[in-house]
Amino acid sequence: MTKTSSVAGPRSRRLFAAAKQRIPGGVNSPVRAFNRLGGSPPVIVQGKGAYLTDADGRRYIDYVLSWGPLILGHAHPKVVRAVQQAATKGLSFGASTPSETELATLICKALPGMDQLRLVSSGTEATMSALRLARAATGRDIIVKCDGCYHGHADYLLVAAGSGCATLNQPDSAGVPASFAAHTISVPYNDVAAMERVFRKNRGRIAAIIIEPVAGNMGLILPKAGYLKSLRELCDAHGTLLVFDEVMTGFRTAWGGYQRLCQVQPDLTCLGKVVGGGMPVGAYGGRRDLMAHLAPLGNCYQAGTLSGNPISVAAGLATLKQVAKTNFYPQQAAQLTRLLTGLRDLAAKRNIPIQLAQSGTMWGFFFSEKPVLSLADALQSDTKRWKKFCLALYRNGVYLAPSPFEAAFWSSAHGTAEINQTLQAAALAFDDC
Ligand code: KE4
Repeated sequence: MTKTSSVAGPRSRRLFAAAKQRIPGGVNSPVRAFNRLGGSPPVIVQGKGAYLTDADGRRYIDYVLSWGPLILGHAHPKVVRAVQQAATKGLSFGASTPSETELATLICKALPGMDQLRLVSSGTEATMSALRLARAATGRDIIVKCDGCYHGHADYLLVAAGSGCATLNQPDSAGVPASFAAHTISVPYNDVAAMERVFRKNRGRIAAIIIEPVAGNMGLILPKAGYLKSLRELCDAHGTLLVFDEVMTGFRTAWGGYQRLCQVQPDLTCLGKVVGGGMPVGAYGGRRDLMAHLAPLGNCYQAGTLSGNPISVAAGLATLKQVAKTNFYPQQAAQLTRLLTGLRDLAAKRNIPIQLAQSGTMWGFFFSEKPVLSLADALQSDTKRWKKFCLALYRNGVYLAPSPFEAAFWSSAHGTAEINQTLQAAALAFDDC
C-alpha cells in the first residue's frame, strides 16, 4: 500500500470531521482518538471475521477486536443468529429471564470461588459495584490499585489510571474532587514491597486491592512469579478483599480467567468484554456470603435498567458456548504464538529491541531493551519508534490500538493467512522505524 500523509482516506476524514461537530473529539471513548498517531482514524463501516472495512473500502486485519470482546472475530454467524432470534422475542423486559440465569450459571461454574454474580452493562459498572460491595462487606474505605491499571471511569478509580488516561497523559482526571480519590491508593504494579508498605501504614483500613491479574492497560505486562500469590497472602493477613479485575483477561486468557492459570483465587471477580460477545455486558461475583450484602438481600445498593438484557445475554451465551469447546484456548494461543515468534524474528534480524508478551489470546509489545514490568518501565519504552511502526502497519492493512499503552487481541477468525499478511506488513513497518 503506498504511503499517504494520513491513515484515513478521504471519506473517513470527511466523516470524522462531521463526528467532531457533534461528539467531543469525534469519539465516544477517548482511546479511539488518534492523538498519539496524528491525523484522523479510519471510520469503520463493517467487521467480518478477522477484518475491519473502513468508509474508503480499506480492509484491515483487526487486532483490537472492539478492545477485547470479539474472541470469535466480527459477526460470528452463531452470535449474530442468537442476537437475531432473541430480538424477535423483545429487546428488554426489566424482569428475570431464563437466559440471564443460564449465563450466570455458566460463568459461575467456570470461575472457582464464584457462587453468585450480578450482570451489569459495562466493565466500569462491574468494578464500581464490586468495590462498593467490598467496602460494605468489610466496613472499610480504602481501595488499593496499581499504577497503570485501568478499571473503568468511576471517579475514585481515575487515579494513576492506564488505558486512555496513560495515552493522553491524564493519569488522574479533572472533575474528580480530591475527597473522592482520598480513599484510593495506587502503587507500582509487580512491587510487593510497595504494597506491604501501604498495608503497614493503613492497618485495618483497607477494604480491597483491585488488580488486573495480567495488566492490559499499560501495554501488556505479565505479573512476576509469585506476585499475585503475595497479594492473596497480604489480603488474608489483613482481612482485606482481593478483587481481580478480569474484564479484559476473563475468558480471554483461559476458560474462566487468569485466576484459573495462576491458581490464585480472588474474593471477587469483575468481568466484561468476552462475556458479552460484543454486546454491553459486565459482571461481578464471588462467595455467597459476600454477595448477600447486595440489595434486596442486604443494604449495599446496585442496580441497572438494562442489567441482564436478553439481547446482550444471548450474544454472551453464544460466544461462551463456542469458546467452551475443547482445546479452544490452547489452539488459539498456539496460533498467536506463531505470530509473535515471527515478529520476534523480524525484529531480531534488524537488531530492533522489542519486548513481546502473550497471555492466552491477548498480546502486546514494547520497543525496549529491558523487560517491561511496570508503568514506569512502559513510559520509558521507545514510543517514537512505536508511532512509526504502528502508522506503517495501518498503511499496510493491520489495525492495532492507536496507543502503546493498550493490549492487542487475537480471535479464532484469525489464521495462517492473517499471520502471513501481518508479518509481511510488519517487515515493511520494521524497515520504516
Ligand atoms: P468498560 O466500562 O469500558 O466496559 O470497562 C472498563 C474496564 C475495566 N477493567 C479493565 C481491565 C478494562 O480493560 C476496562 C476497559 N478497557 C478499555 C481498553 N483498555 C476499554 C476501551 C475504552 O475505554 O473505550
